[in-house]
Amino acid sequence: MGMRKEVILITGAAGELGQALINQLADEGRSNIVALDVKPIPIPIQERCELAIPGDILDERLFSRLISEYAIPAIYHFAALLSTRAEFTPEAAHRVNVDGTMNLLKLAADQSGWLGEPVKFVFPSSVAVFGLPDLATKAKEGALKEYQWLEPTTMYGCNKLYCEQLGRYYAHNYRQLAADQHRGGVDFRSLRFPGLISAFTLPTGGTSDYASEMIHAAAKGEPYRCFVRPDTRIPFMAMPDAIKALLDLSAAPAENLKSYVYSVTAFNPSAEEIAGIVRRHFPDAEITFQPDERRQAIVDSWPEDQDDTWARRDWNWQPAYDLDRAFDEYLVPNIKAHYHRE
Ligand code: AKB
Repeated sequence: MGMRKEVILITGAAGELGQALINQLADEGRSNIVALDVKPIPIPIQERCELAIPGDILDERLFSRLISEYAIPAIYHFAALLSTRAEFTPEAAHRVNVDGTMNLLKLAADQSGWLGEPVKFVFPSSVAVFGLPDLATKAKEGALKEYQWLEPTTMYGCNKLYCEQLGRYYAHNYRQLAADQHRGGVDFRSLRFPGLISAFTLPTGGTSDYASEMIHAAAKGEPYRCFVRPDTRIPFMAMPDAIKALLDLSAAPAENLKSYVYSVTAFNPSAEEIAGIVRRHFPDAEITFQPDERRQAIVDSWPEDQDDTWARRDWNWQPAYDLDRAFDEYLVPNIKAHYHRE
């Protein structure tokens, strides 16, 4: 469609993943980005995009406007209400996380009809899709494979798990009885991320947020009361690896991908181990533990680790940052510079 400019659509552009991906793409000279978020998108991020739109993924009129101007061969759909926030308004979370995702999958299917080629749809799923019944089972099971213990306890986890299935449906079975047989138009690829830790942004409304909050509080010289027990253990990853995983999966040849969903992970320290490393880098850090029983129950239902063998096998996934390197070379220097500047 020569008349419309080709762009990459990124939803949730004001969030952690959105900002980091936009920066990475723009650094690579790919600024043909349309960024969308209901929250204000920071000006420096807007400046790196072709267009930044304040808007709701539930507003279908917004998409009509968008497609009249742009051709969209790729969508990174990050907009979501995270696991803690979603528990306060589960029905609203379902609307954003599921109906919103379906609107975007429909947009991708329509776009592929116009473009005559599959539209890439990259979707961040989460460790929250897993649900273990108790701590003994969590300890016994260790690193979970993609198909194990898919019994999430949170609305967010249920939404992510279902959206993985919706993506698979749009990729392989969408309108399977229609006479025009326009199928296979959505090239759906999904990553099950662990907790993500960024040096530049703080997550909002997640339950894995304690790791990021602990580090950022120490860098700001603020005391931090951790809402989980010291022995709590779930997988994590530094933000540059999350962006690398998104771009590597997106670039992988379709014929290599044997699954529509891949777990990726990097390290899995306990909350106490994270506090220890933070204290090593910020000797004045004041970290105490005051578990919130209900948020604790959510992280207790998540696995100690994820098995990312499929990602390693199919598209050579390998994190660049182990725990020490993440702190020494990414988190600490960048966080110090970030707060020093403010
Ligand atoms: C959350 O805590 O909700 C997210 C996640 C693990 O997907 N960070």
